[in-house]
Amino acid sequence: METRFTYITAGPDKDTGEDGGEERGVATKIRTKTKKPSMWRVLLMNDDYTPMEFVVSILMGIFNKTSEEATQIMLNVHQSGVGTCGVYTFEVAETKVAQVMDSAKRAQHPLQCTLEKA
Ligand code: TYC
Repeated sequence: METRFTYITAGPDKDTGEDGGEERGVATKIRTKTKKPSMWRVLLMNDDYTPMEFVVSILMGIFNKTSEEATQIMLNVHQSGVGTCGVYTFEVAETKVAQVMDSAKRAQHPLQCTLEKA
């Protein structure tokens, strides 16, 4: 089901000259169509140094995975080189990538995380 929002935008009033030429808004137009936000895939890259437990803790703490899901994703990345942590709107995806990169940097692990359009 697609959610639609209604925007009411301000249109100009007739300029009577009484307010010194300032345009004042009157709600006149109603727009019903909005575009669905594009979705972004957050990817985790494999490397030879980041401990498996650290990757699992990232997947649980940042991507809200269960211990079983996190282990499965981590092993998939470990074996195939790259894997999906989740698909989100741009701002959420961007925030999660930044959180992963920050945690990895603080722990001095070379773990890499990126996003791509889904
Ligand atoms: N390959 C790492 C190791 O053997 C584990 C690992 C898994 C690292 C997933 C990064 O995204 C990653 N310790």
